[in-house]
Amino acid sequence: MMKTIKIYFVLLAIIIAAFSVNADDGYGLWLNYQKAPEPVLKNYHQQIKSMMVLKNSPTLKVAENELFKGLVGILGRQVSVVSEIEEGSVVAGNISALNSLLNEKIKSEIKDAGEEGYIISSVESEGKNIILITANSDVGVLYGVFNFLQLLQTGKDIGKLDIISSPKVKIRVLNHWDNLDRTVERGYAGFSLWDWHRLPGYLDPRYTDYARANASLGINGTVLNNVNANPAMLTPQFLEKAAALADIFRPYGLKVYLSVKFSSPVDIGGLNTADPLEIDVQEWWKKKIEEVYSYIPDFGGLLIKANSEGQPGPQNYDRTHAEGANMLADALAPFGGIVMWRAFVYDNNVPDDRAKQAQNEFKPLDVQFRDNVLVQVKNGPIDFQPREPFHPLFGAMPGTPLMMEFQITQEYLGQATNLVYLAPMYKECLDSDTYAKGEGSTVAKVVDGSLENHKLTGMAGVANTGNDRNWTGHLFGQSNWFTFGKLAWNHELTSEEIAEDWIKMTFYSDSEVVASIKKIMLESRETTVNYMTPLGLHHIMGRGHHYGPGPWVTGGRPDWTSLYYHKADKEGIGFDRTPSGSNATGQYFKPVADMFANLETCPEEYLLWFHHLPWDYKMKSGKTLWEEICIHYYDGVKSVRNMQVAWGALQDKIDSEKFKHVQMLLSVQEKEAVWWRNSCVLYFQTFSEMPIPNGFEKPDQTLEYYRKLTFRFAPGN
Ligand code: BDP
Repeated sequence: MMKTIKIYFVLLAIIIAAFSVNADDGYGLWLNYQKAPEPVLKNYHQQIKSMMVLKNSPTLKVAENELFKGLVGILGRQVSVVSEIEEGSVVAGNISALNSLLNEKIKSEIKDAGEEGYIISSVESEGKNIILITANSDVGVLYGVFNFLQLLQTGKDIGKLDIISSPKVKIRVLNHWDNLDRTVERGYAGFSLWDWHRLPGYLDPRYTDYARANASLGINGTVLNNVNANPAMLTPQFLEKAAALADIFRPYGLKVYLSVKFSSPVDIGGLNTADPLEIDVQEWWKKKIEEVYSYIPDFGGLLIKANSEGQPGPQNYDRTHAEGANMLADALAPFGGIVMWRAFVYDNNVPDDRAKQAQNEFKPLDVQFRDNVLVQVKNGPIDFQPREPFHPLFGAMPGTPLMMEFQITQEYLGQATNLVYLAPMYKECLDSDTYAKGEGSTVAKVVDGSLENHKLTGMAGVANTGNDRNWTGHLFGQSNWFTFGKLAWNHELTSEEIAEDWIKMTFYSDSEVVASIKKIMLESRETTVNYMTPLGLHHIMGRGHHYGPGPWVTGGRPDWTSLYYHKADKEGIGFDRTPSGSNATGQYFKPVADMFANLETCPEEYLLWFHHLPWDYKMKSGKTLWEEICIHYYDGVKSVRNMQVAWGALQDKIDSEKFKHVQMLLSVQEKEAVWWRNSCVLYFQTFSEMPIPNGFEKPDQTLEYYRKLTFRFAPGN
């Protein structure tokens, strides 16, 4: 049999060079493809002899390069690229290209893989054992290739592969809160990745690396600009720049979306109104969208923040959110575009309880939205706090597809100095039972459409990327980008599984190291809740920049103060959201509403979210509420110190650059945890008038000292 064997010596040399320079500054993310350790390496050498990608598209070309790069790195040797299968070939291609190699089982199973899913299967063909990676679409093949490489990176047995995987939600997007001047709202990893000034002429190679990283996770869309949108985004000058990015992202299956300002027809269109029921306004949007598609033929659609935090919206014209969204949806529909309309609303009139506002405004609009509209809902009803109960809108709008909005950037979770692995937080929300249709109506089922049979589904993550060399500021921020992508594809994965894969792909270490890092990660979120906002406390951070504690923040708009949320006074602490208070509990379905409203059944982690209680209230532990608050704050600090010790023990076991980076940040985190603890305990003590329990170290600074700290140039503000 004739074989054409091309060995890519040049490429190999480049890859080897790339690995030896800056290998571990974090730039390579989870995609460095280091050589597999023994004994798996030996097996892989036996099982993988060559590769073949049937390519006739830019996407498959990307898949081929990736597979080659991955195999060379992981196997630590040259890899033959063949044009006919041989024993030990890894063969990738879409189903039409590979038709002759597919057995009946694959032919029937592939139907279930959908547009973007894939199959990875060990098969025998023409008497040869090969590994097939196939999909209905080219991007499915690319996802399959990345997944196959992940199996190798994480040391999995590839002897008898029989994998079929498809995404549980359709729109899996990052939301960049990036401004056109390159600052990033709530961004802590440097400036925006998008160098707007030099686009479209200069195409930073990093754009390709960004697309590749997202494709490796199955993320299929990116909203380039801030939800607090600058109308200039829709001018030809910026559309041309966005189009240049879209061209780079396209082979990776990554669609471009844009955030728009509702008043754009006035701001850049010269109209004197943005009223969605005005014909001129509708026409303006139709033309504008047509223009957008002339730049970006596969444009994904629009993300809108309207009538929230001062942003304009349909309510400025006495129209509803649905009327606003539908106008845009009508303009996008002919091109297959969608609208992601945010439910994060609170207007200039301070409501009785901000936690209730989204449901009050949106629930009555159920079934009024066009088919190509998703309502995008934050995981909790306030605002990305370290812990919130799930948003009561989930399950409450059965006629409307609701999209999840998670925050990956750690606005309220220590920004880029704290190690906080967010999977447990995302999972806590996704696994919550709304009881919308009885037991088992989880938030995940609302979001993936299975509860109400919605086909248009989505999950958005507010990105934590910037132009820092390691992309996310804190190396462990990468794990949260990774987690978001993995959960958007499959929300059934556990926090533990995701952590384990990420660690193996990032640190290439033995099982002891993996176990130790995993423990740090899995405990980190609860640790952070403890030293920031235990027992249901929320929104007590510094004003404006949100950096550090600010339980004393008062003055100005009430629902921008901390006092509004903790309501501490001599009598007690907490926000009464039961029927005797704001009755936010009444927005949940029956058993959940009662569970939260009833002190006996309300989980203690949400206690002060839903209840105002006296300082000497008896907790389940038998201790008073005051004592428990102190215990949680002190536990939080203790756990950070434990993390430091656990990390310190890894010194000789992981790359020194990564080790030092994290070690320094952990010491910053320890100081910040102490700062949070002392500030909150001293502040709340002025009301409780009770002592810090015996045996706890006394704060080494006064409350006055903490109150006076100012941070003029905190990032992300
Ligand atoms: C809050 C942020 C603010 C955002 C807003 C939003 O502090 O910067 O603009 O959310 O989601 O968390 O629109």
